[in-house]
Amino acid sequence: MTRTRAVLASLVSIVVGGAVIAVAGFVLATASGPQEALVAQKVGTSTVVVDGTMTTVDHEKLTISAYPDALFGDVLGGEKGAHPDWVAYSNNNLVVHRNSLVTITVQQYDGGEVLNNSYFGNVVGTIDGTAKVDGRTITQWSPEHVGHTFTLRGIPGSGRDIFVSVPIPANDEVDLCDPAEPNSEICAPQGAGYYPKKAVEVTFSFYVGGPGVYQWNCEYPCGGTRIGQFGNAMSTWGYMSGTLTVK
Ligand SMILES: [Cu+2]
Repeated sequence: MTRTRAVLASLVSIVVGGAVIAVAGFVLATASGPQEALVAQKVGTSTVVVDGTMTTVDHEKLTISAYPDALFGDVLGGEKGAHPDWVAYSNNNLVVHRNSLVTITVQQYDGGEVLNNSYFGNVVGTIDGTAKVDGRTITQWSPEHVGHTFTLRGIPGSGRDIFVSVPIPANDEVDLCDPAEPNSEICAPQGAGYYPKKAVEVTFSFYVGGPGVYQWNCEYPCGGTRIGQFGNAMSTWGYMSGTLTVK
């Protein structure tokens, strides 16, 4: 190879390499757009106290799930595809309607252990300060046996504050769902994942006022490595966090 050809070959490989990296970067960036909105559905009306007055408002519901990995759904086409082994909530783009009573159900398929801050074992900011776990009313859950939390907060400057935090208990059956040793009595496939058939079901309600965008995340250290187990899924938007848009 002559010197000129060698230089030319180097240049070509640099340009082609750069182009490959640019295309890969573009694909990854566009793959992480917002998930399709999960919009709460009206189920009736309810009477709640708004600014000290009993008021009849619309009542609406939505259901999300929490999983031990991100294999449950359309992973490759979705924004959780980059890390299929990370814990994840099923949805990160929740939409509800203004001036409504909102009931959220979390189907919990993931295990858990000890909260690093027992405060998040408390139910805070819901109607009556309660939640239901498999039909049983609770005001708190053992900080030793939590899998995730659903913790919703206002964005400073958004004009309205909200704070709702609910512990999502650990589902111990997840330990029996090793795809290498299938256990069809307790576990079943969902998407490319393999999870307990029976979720721990957590239900709670809260009132939302005017329009705005709020953020929620998990406060159980489920992020695997680093930053006190608050790395990976806990520090990357969309796995253990999302928005709740009041429209
Ligand atoms: Cu979590």
